[in-house]
Amino acid sequence: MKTIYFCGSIRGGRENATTYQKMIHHIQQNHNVLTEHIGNTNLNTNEQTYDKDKHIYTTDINLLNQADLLIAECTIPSLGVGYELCYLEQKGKPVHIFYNPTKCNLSAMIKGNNYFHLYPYTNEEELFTLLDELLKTL
Ligand code: 6IA
Repeated sequence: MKTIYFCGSIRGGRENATTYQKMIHHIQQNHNVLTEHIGNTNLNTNEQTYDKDKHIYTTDINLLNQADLLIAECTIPSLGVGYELCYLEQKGKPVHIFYNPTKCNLSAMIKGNNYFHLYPYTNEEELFTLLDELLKTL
């Protein structure tokens, strides 16, 4: 059983929250997900006092340090997710990135980096087939 930090957009936009939730539940069948809240479809993304933001940052860095690996869904661009991908790269931990290329134009700073494992998918069936293939290797 691995400890996994799952990343998805919060202030970048919550349009794919249901996909995050399904991916998290799928991963949780066999692994520990540190960030179940990413799949919460009722998050209030407008709460943003300075103290709360400091608390979120400190908590998330602490969780990132505990993770064995990171899985991200990157179809919706998010500065926070980009930061987290880079943070785990710097720590030398595996980073797995899922995205739908028919719905986004993923940044060259992600696509052009050979360190990252990329999983382009075009529908939900393909997404979960790719996710299962990854989970089998853990
Ligand atoms: O720039 P973004 O907000 O889209 O960044 C999203 C990423 O940053 C996620 O992968 C999270 O790990 C992290 N993150 C950003 N905001 C929060 C947050 N907000 N809570 C936890 N992690 C966050 C508070 C939501 C609260 C109402 C439960």
